[in-house]
Amino acid sequence: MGVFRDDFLWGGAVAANQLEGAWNVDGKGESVSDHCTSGSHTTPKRVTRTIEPDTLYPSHEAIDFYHHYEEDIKLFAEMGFKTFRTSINWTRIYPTGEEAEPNEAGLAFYDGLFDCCKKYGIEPLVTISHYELPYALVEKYNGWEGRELIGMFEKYCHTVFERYQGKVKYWLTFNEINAGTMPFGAVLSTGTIRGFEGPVTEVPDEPQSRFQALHHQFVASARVVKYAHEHYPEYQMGNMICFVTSYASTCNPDDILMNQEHMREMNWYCSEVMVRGEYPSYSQSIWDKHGITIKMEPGDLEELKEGTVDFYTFSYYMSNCIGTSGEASDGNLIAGMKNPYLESSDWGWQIDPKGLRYSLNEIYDRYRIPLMVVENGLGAYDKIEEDGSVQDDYRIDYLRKHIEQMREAVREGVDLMGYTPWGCIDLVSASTGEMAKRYGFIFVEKYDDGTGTLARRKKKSFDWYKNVIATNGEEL
Ligand code: BGP
Repeated sequence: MGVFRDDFLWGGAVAANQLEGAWNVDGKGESVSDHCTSGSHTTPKRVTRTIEPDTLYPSHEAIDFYHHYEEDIKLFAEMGFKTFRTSINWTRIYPTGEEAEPNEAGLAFYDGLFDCCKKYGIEPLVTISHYELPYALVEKYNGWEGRELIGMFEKYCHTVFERYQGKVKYWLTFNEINAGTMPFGAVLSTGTIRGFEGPVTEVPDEPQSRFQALHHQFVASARVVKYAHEHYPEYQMGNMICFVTSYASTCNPDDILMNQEHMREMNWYCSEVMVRGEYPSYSQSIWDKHGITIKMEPGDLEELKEGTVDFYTFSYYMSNCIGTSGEASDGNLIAGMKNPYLESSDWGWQIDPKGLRYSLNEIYDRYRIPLMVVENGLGAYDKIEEDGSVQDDYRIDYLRKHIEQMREAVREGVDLMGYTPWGCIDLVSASTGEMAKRYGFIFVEKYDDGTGTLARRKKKSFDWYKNVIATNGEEL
């Protein structure tokens, strides 16, 4: 008998705003990501309040999945995907978030997409909000700082829950909800950037807005989870955390405590609310540290209790070190310190397969609900060889080592439902807005200057992953 469950959900993950393109087609409204220009590892992308005529916005065309999804899903099916994690673009359904009626053309697009998945026996795993807040809500309410957004999100969820009944069973409310605990989350997740224009590295850091926004996201998530449980008992509702494990940079007790504080704020604060339905005991100390006060309405804390999730999902790319001294290092959403035992990707993310096993164990020890790794992968520069192939052995090596460690965690008793590596087809990077940071098993001919035929070609990792799935993770 193999280690992974027989019904293990092998697949891949993407997000609407990073691959669909068709940004203003069929009634779609503008989202925050549509207002983000392209950038790179060294030049930050910019947010613009209006769409500038001669500027490149990578989400506008992206890889045009909107018009290529049939061909792409067919390739996923060829790899043997059991599941496909994608998101619904809120602005396709409610272009400004405030319309009374949904946009039928947007709804119809996802009917087509989910039907296509079904045709190939692929179970969709749908993120309801993945870094694409309607931009109109930024300017009017300062994004999620406005409590009004809870009602708008509920309306949006009720619409998609009803429409896709029988097509979608697994739902995640907010992608990487803990982005709101970090400064960069203001752009990506909470949309608390009213009036801001400029490089994303210069967004003013306003913890009061971010943490207030997070509270509203918690209430919104709990409400729709409860609603789904009451109306659609077959639905499985999950959270989604950007899990960046950090280690103390030395065994100095000051570093240990500093890291514990960091882990609480970064990873556990949001997890506790969504899984246990309560703010953790140390919440007040986090708010005090930032000098902020969270406004809550009567009943909010009860609502959090009533809408806890059924399964826990997270992204995992890297680990960090935290301590009183050390050399700085880049990272996913947040920087940290260098770990002398690890190597880094070309973007400075420290590669740590054993950290995935450690994270799985830590999370499962706390919560004892099924887990799923819904993002993992290596962003790398790929090259098309003269014979047309892409020899991405570095990617295979990264994924192999992470799957090996997942397998160890399962052996140790973790209940792991599935694995969906990030960017199973090349797409736009969330942090930098570039195409050159590729994650896919499928190469897309689209480049940073906006050119490219959009043709798809299989990389070497395509056949490797196909065999991993066929052997249920036995042959790596
Ligand atoms: C996560 C996001 C994704 C994704 C991924 C890779 O934080 O949920 O949307 O893009 O990271 O990050 P990047 O695109 O910056 O390499």
